[in-house]
Amino acid sequence: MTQHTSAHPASQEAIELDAIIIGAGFSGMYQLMSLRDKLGMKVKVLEAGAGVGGTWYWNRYPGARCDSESHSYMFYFSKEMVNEWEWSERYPQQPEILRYLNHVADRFALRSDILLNTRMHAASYDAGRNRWHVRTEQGQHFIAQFLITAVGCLSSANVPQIPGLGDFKGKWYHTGQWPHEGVDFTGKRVGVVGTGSTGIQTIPVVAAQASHLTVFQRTANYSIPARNAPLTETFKRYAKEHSEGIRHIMNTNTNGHPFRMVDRSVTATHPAEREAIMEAAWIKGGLEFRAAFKDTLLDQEANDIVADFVRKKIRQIVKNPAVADLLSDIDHPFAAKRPPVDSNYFETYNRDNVSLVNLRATPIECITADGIKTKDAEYPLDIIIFATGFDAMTGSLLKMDIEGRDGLKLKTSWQAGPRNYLGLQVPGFPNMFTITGPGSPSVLCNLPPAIEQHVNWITDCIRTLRERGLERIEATEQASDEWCAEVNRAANATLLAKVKHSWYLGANVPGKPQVFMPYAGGFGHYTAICNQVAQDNYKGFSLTR
Ligand code: N01
Repeated sequence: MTQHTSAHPASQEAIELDAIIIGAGFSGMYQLMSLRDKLGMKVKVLEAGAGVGGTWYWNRYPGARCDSESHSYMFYFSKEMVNEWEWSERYPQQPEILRYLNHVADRFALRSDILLNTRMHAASYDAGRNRWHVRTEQGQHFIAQFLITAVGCLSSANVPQIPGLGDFKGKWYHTGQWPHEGVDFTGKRVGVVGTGSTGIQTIPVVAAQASHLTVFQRTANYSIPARNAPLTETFKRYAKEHSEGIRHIMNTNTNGHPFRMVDRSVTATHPAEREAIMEAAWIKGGLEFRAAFKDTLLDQEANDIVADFVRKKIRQIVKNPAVADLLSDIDHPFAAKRPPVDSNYFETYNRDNVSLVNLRATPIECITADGIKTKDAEYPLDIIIFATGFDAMTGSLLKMDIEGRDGLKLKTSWQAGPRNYLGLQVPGFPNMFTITGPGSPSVLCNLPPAIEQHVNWITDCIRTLRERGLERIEATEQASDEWCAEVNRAANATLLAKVKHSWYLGANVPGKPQVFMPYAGGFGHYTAICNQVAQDNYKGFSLTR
């Protein structure tokens, strides 16, 4: 994998550009290509990592794999690229996705405009010149009309503040900052803290290598079998021949996945029939399970039926009844937290070298030199893996010092939680766009289509400004207030907002304001709103010369 990039500019003199993009993952690379190649703009991407790939550059933990099906987890803006790229499995593993993103960088000659090992630490808006000043930790200074954040929704690692971590004699890792050289678990006693999507992916892989694995579970979780397998030649051909149809489904449905939610209700379906439907969906596997009925996330009674089906499956798989009880004692509605997809997760608890600790009954008290100490026991460990998630959606944005108009800091503007218009722009921050920002479908959606939609919208917006001789666009306060109310309304219309300990609400990070962050009104619906706003002369934005 080649990593040719332009060198850091030698001089510390400010470099003038049309746009600066922060982050070289899916979104940053497509945004670069769009502004540079479609609009002829002078653009640079600042990327903290030593390679492109964003989330997929950092998340190298064992078992890291995408829960979206491979033929949907790619760009569709280039039909040629859809035809030339070949995925090997139903769900791509991290190295394969990283290869794909490197292919994108090479295919569109993006590397020359991506500055690697370059972390932006501050950006401030100069109203007099209508320009953003962007400064990096490496001392560079860029000046650009547009600032576009492409920092990913799940990129700021959340390492819990457990007393004693510094005393631990073994090694510890967060899954989102995994060492590139890998970790050898052979003969090691390993502890995994966290049973979200990441923990559920990594636990079976680590268990197969470690001498003993102890899983520290705070909240039991549903999971649907992925049924991962190599893709057949027939399917590969089908996906290419039907790419336009697949793209249309992804862009017009609720979650950006390559299937539609079936228009039938759990409660209105005869019990025997719905059991057969759930069984078939379980056998098929994957996130499509939650699309078998339209009301699973809307109606508590419907959800209870689906949740009970999954609990029953857990109890069937896990042989030790006490462990099965702990794993199936789930305190939230099915899919109201992001439902994981697994390969042999529950089966792993049938191994002799795996044990489960219930942190609800016996919370972690501290980490000692030798391991993890809970309220009633100490677990000696050589390695601790924190699969404890992220300061999601706002974490990466707020780590940077972003100052908008009249000295307004983003941190101040978002003190009570993220507030913006369409998840795209924050009032007080002219010409700054946030790709898949809070307030957009983002994490409730298969991300590549959500990213394409945002990048296309931003690119069209900038093109329109230029065509009309306009220089500046800013979300209005009123439109932002109305949009925040719509984000809340959409969440409250589902069971998503009922879970109080979800990262969708920021509840996993101590002190973070608890506001439901993604837009739950559906991706197709959201896209239609964005298109209408553009058509109505960017209603809700103020456009000036
Ligand atoms: O993180 P999470 P994740 N002590 O926040 C526990 C995406 N993703 O990395 O639920 C003990 O979901 C926490 O417990 P609780 C996907 O969108 C995508 O797993 O807060 N435990 C929970 O069990 C996903 O939703 C793919 O009680 C602590 C776990 O750690 C998102 O990333 C693959 C703790 C964290 O779960 C995040 O998933 C993987 C503490 N102090 C992930 N703090 C794809 O397929 C936290 N926990 C693309």
